Amino acid sequence: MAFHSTCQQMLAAFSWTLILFGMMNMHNHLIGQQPNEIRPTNYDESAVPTYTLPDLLTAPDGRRVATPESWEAQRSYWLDLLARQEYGTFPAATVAVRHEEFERGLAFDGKVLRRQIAVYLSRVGANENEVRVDLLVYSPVDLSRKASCFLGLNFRGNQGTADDPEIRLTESWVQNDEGFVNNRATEAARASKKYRYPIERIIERGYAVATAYYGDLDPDFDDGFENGVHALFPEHRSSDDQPECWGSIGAWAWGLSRLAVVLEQLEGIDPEGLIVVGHSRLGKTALWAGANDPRFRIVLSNNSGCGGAALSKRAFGETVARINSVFPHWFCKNFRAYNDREENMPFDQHCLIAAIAPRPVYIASASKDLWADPKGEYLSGWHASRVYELFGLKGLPSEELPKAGVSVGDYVGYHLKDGEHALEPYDWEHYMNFADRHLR
Ligand code: GTR
Repeated sequence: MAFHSTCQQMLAAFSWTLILFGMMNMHNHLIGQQPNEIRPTNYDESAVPTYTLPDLLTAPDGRRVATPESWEAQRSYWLDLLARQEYGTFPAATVAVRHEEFERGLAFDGKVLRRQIAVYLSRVGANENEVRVDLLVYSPVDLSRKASCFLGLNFRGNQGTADDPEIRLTESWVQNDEGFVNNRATEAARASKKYRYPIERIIERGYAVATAYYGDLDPDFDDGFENGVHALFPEHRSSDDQPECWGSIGAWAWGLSRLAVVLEQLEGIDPEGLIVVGHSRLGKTALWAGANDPRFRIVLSNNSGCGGAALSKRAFGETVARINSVFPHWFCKNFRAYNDREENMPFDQHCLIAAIAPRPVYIASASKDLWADPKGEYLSGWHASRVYELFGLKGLPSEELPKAGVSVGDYVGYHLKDGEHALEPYDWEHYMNFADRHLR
């Protein structure tokens, strides 16, 4: 009997250990960490290593970039370096983009026009596969006046972005969560993220807003790049032999540019007023899309963190090693060379911000989002401000991180929200003020 109960106790203790271990793993996964031998996360400002950032205005041959005319070549240099060493290069082959509006109607008590457009991407001449991306566009009802338009990818399918029963449920793979069964959206997945998109307010302020599910372009898991738009370009697949080819962030960013092509053709949308926006991994994506594609007149990144606006060399919060181990499919394979070796990087994220110059860019952080390193996000904007000055434009005002709750800067804008890692109406108000200032 005693032996039996000891066995039971041991079994119970063992199960608890397994459960605890499982919970730790789950927790690590949720906060983006993995229990391996990577350096522990640093949240202590005094432990940030001393680092030197590459000078944005020194050309590869050592010459000084001193005029706006010479910036374009320097910008290409940074873009090329970021592509080959971090996000991966885009495929060279031409893609065909066709679109069909499949639904139109009034939403939000008739105050907003909804259009749903199927965008089909295929390889010109090479194969017949088409990737379908659903673009949801909300705009002012009167299409005779062209509205500037925010474009951003979403995490859970278009049906999650608004309380609007007419939105087509995504049929793409979605990570399981409330409202999703076997990685597919159900009716219960509607409006789950509507707090992220204050649609009525955006329209009230005279803008349009367009969104698509990022998983329509490339499902967010490590599949060896066999699905999504990667499948259209098998010759450009990321591998150890092609360590400079695009990862998922590259695919999402490339997709944003294809969607911009569609938006440019829509009635009631101002092709000169496209604004790219994104939160978190999609904030990284918005920056990469905006840096590459001048069709985006304004670039907005919300809590983009590591691989977004945050300087990697600070190694504060999420690091290159952690992001590459938890999300091995986001970047190109060359980026792994900098795992715990940030000092060897011949670039940093200020190069990404600068590659948007002289177009306006806005960086938003959140005070409780230390994982994304608000100070590092701010500093990349501050350093990139040197490039805006070359054009006689003002960027951020000082090297000091501003206090929470104020928006600072001119062509480089910044705010630190007092709050959590999230895209919220508060952030949108600043984004719209910034867009009012630069587009109107
Ligand atoms: C985290 C990741 C961050 C950020 C975030 C998100 O797990 O570590 O870099 O991208 O995911 O996109 O929600």
